[in-house]
Amino acid sequence: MVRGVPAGLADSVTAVPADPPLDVALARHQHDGYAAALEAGGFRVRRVPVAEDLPDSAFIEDTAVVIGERGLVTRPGHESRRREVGPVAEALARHVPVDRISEPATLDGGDVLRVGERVFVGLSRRTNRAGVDAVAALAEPQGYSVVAVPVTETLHLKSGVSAVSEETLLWHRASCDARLLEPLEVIEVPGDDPEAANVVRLADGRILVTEHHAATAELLIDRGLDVVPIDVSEFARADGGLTCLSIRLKWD
Ligand code: CIR
Repeated sequence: MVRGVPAGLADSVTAVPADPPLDVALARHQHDGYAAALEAGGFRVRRVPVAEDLPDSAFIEDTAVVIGERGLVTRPGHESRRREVGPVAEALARHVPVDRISEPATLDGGDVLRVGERVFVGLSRRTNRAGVDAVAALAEPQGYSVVAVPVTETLHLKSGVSAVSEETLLWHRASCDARLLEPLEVIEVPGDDPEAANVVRLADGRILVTEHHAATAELLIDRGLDVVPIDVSEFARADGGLTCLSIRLKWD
C-alpha cells in the first residue's frame, strides 16, 4: 500500500530544515520508481488517495501496522500527522480487520519491525509504552512475541534496523542496543548514516536498497542476496527511508 506525494511535501516534519527545499516533482518521480520496484518485486500495489495538504502522508508506513491477519491504525507520535490515518484505515479494512488505538498511546509504524514470530517495537520520540502495549494486544494473541526496544539516536527503530530474511537483520549502531535483537543474526552496517540499514524485502526475495548505500549492497551481495538499487533522496532529506513509503501486508 502506498500513498502518493502531496503538493505540501516541502512542509514535512524534518529534524533539520531541508536545504534546498524539498522538490515535489523529483519526489513524485522517485515515488513512481519505488512503486514500480515493488510491483517488479512481486507485490500488488494499492494506492491510497493522495492527501495534498498533509505534508508527511507519503510516509504511509507510520499510519498503520499489519501483523499476521490483523491491522492496527496508529496514532502518530507527531501531532501534525494524526489526520493521515483515516483513508489508510479505510483502505486497509478491505484486506484485514483493523483495530484502533487511543490516547495516551502514540505509535508510528516505523517503530514496528516483524521478523518471523517476533515483533520488535521501538520506544522512540514517536512511540510510547502504551503504543507498544497496543501492538502487543494485536500480535500476542496471534502467537507473536513482542519486544520493546529503546531507540537510541534515530527517529524510528526501522530508521536503523530492518530485516533481510526471517532470521537476519541489518543494523546500524545509532538505532538501538543490538543485544535486544537476539537471538536473530545481526549484520552491522558501517558508516555514519543509519538509513543504510533500512531496506525493503521484496515479495520475490530480492532486497530494495538505497542506491547511494553501496556498502549495504555489497554486504548483501556477499551473502548471496539479490539487490535492487533505488534512488529516494528527496524522502531521505525528509527523514524517511525505504520502508516508510509503503505498508507491506506480508513482509516487513
Ligand atoms: C516524519 O518526521 O514523521 C517524516 N518526515 C518522516 C517519517 C519517516 N517514517 C519512517 O521512517 N517510517
